[in-house]
Amino acid sequence: MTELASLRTQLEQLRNEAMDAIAGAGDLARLQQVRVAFLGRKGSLTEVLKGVGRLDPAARPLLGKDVNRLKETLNKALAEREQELRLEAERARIEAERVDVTLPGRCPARGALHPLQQGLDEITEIFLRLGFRVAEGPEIEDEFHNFDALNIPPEHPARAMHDTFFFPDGHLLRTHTSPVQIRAMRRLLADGNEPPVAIVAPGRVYRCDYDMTHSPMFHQVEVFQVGEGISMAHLKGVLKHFLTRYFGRDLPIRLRPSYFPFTEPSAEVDIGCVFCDGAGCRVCKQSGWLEVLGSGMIHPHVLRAVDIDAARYSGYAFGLGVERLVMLKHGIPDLRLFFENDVRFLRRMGS
Ligand code: 2U9
Repeated sequence: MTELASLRTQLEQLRNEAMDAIAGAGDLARLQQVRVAFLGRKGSLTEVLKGVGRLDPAARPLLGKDVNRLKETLNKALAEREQELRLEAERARIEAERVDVTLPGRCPARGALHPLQQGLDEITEIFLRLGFRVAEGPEIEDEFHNFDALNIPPEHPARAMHDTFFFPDGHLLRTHTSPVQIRAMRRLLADGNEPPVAIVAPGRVYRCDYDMTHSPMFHQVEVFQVGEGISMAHLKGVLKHFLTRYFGRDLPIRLRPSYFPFTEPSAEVDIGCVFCDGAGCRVCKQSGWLEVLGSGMIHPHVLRAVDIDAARYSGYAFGLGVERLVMLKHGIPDLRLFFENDVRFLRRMGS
């Protein structure tokens, strides 16, 4: 066999091997290896070309042509395979990233306001609709706003009854929201205004007391109205409206004489028992009535403490415990449920 024929046979073998390797390359990296192995500087084709020196000068162009044709064939095959592999990779990527549009969406967990906050908002809202304004104040108070201005002087037994948390510097955690009312009245006058004024003060209060029915932190709403000619008739009208709205039905109410240092006269307010409709049950201790709040006409000493002319103006005030009202409305048996934060309870109340 001539040298040319031998080289041509080698080229033919190379072609077959290369075409098989190209067809068999499973990914772009492998294809690049094949390219280098056959067409690279140290590749098989370069090895064959080294044999060119042994050819007649006349035969060299013939082999050159064959080599060029083979290069062209291989480059074309490489380009086609590369295109195929790129398409395959793209298809695989699209398949992997496919979104199942029929899957149900992920539902974010729904939150809700704490049942006490809901109660606080609900109660406040009823008074806002009547034209009362909301007042808020500090939870850390001084003795003047929490006690003295409310006709509770230093030796008054009501101070001991309040089970107050004191700070070493004489400040205290407010035991009721009444100091907010005192601040609201003083601000009114300081701003150059005069009664009539009607305020609702919702908020957190503190007493050093903890058992089945008492928590050291609880919530109150206090309401007052001061103006000329304000009487207990106004108090009873507002109470009746509020309790009807809050409980969503026309419940009987009654006022029982009582005593608070900051009101005179004072009255405790009962509603017909929501559990037995007045027939008598365990909850109302067979009385048919449930005590829901305390009230009265603001004591003249309190009006004087905030520089309101008690001869000209009068006012009523009442206060209620939010925990108790929410428990009665929703039949919640134990106060501690509000503070344990068991999600099963919170979810029930949130929905
Ligand atoms: C001012 C003057 C008078 C607010 C009042 C009560 C009666 C009362 C309790 C109800 C349940 C507190 O949470 S509770 O334990 N409150 O009985 N509160 S009269 O009297 C005021 C308030 C402010 C300036």
